[in-house]
Amino acid sequence: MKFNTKTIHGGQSPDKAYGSVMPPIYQTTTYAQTTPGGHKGYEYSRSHNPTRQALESAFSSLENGKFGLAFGSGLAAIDAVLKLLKPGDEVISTNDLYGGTYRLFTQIFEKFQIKFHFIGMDNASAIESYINSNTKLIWIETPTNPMLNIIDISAVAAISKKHSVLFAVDNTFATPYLQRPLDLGADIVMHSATKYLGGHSDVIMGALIVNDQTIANQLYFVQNASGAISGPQDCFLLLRGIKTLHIRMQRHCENGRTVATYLSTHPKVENVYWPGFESHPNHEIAKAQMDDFGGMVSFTTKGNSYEEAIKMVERLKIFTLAESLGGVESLAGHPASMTHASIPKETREKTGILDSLIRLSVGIEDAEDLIADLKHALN
Ligand code: P1T
Repeated sequence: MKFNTKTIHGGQSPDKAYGSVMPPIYQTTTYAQTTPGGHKGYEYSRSHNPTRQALESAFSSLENGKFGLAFGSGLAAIDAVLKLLKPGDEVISTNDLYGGTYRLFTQIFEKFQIKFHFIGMDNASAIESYINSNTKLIWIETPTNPMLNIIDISAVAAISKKHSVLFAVDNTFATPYLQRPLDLGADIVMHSATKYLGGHSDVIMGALIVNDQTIANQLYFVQNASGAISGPQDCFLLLRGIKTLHIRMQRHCENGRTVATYLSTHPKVENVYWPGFESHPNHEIAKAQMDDFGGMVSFTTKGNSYEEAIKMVERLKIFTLAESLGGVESLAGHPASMTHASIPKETREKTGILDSLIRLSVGIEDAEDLIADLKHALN
């Protein structure tokens, strides 16, 4: 089955009871048993729920994986992966990643004696010098949030295999429409399904997808034992959102290109970060591992003024000033004071998150309106 067909039919079949085309919302906590253990495969909805299972098979189908798991948020999904580790273990991660992920790693898991190395991975070989016998996980985002750096998934996968280290890719920015990390050798794919997979800014959800039965069993154990599951109503909304992922992403990519190109010619703009530019340091890798370049664009304004950047985002009318990304509507954010405020300023600035950095989640409106909005706010 090809990708566009999978968004609509992947892992889905009409409901067995009445043939309903959309999976019913099984809004129940528990299931009747005829005798202890005598049930139809469902005992308690933290462990299994038919609506959640329908979504979990849609997740695995989109990412070419065998097993999918749905969590109450993207961070809950990351939390579940980190719970595979034990005190003394080490993690190598990118130095540019979502501020909430950084906060989870440094303020929750460091307390449990897990050590993190945050490093630049423009060149994947940089990873090897941080690997030792305690290294258990390599965690990356690509494209990264918010600098849109690109990391070579196949190259990192080769290193992780050589050293028998688990390799996880946060695929939130690319989505499986553009990039399928399991096919490139990753062990775990993670999503903030809150973003493009849901697509309508109305559900918080996380996803993990894997191929290996043992890893799947370990993650399922954490999902059930820690209990950060997603509810059936939210799973239904996600299933509905996924059905248009391919057409939404096509337009996000077109509009992303138009906006990035416009910004790159504006006299008040200093730098534009978008992997589709030939001048992007890892454009060739992006071209090889992605099918297009997505709808996320970051830029800085000349003079690097905090006040100017704030004024600019406040003047926008069609772009809404808000956290999050990946919905049909365009959003603008100021990472230094919003999504990445939990990263210390000095650490943040080393990776390029300057006071003047603005991040755009380019939606699927008419591109002319988006350009007019940016033009007005910048001028
Ligand atoms: O918000 P939640 O569903 O828990 O997902 C966390 C998360 C994980 N990974 C990436 C790459 C993310 O972008 C996020 C959430 N990001 C935002 C809310 C944001 O505005 O960047």
